[in-house]
Amino acid sequence: LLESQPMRRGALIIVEGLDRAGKSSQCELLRDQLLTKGHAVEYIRFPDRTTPIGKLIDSYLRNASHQDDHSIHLLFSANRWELAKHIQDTVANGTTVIVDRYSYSGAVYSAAKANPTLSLEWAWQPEVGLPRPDICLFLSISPEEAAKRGGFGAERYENETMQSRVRQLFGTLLDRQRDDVCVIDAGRTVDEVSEEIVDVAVKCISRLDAIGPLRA
Ligand code: DGP
Ligand code: NA
Ligand code: NA
Repeated sequence: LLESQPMRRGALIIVEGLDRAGKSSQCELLRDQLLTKGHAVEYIRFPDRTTPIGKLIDSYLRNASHQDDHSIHLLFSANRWELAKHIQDTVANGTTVIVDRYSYSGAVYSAAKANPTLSLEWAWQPEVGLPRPDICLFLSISPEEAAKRGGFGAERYENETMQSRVRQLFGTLLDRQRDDVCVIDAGRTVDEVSEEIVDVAVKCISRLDAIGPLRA
């Protein structure tokens, strides 16, 4: 009888947003809350700067090296593909995977560059076939709120021009991928935002659990 019970898979939960939207803190809070509730959880962030490809990306983001726009785009995508099987296996083994940034950032940050041969459509293609998230939580903050949260860091992309193009393109892309997306108002307090995120995540996980096989 035990053998006939299938392993419940975990959920694949993506957290997206502009720089300073609070993604990393919210991912950590979500991980801790889900662990407290007894879920198995793993937290991954992209870019994963620890792999050989990730080290090239890290150097590029710190402005320590130059890359052609298309080339760096494909490296960011390759950085997700090198973890794709791990994500797939982890979810299949019953662990929920929380991912800080994914294909949405991938397509949007590259397409935001003023490069005529790098459209959103072109940028999305290398992402096709990666594990599809059960939900993408998009942390939305207004430009005013972002400004209140202080200055940008020194990394590439952390400037007004880039961020406003990124904001616009996130709108376009998230509209296209609407079925997978849940927009979260991240302009509220950390606790308020966290409460909503945990609520949405728990519902997402319980929906997965509810879908079981027909029984004899
Ligand atoms: P973070 O470590 O989350 O602050 O991300 C570093 C920066 O890299 C951030 O400005 C967003 C950007 N980024 C993240 N993923 C991608 C990607 O796949 N492609 C491009 N072009 N940029 C990305
Ligand atoms: Na950043
Ligand atoms: Na472009």
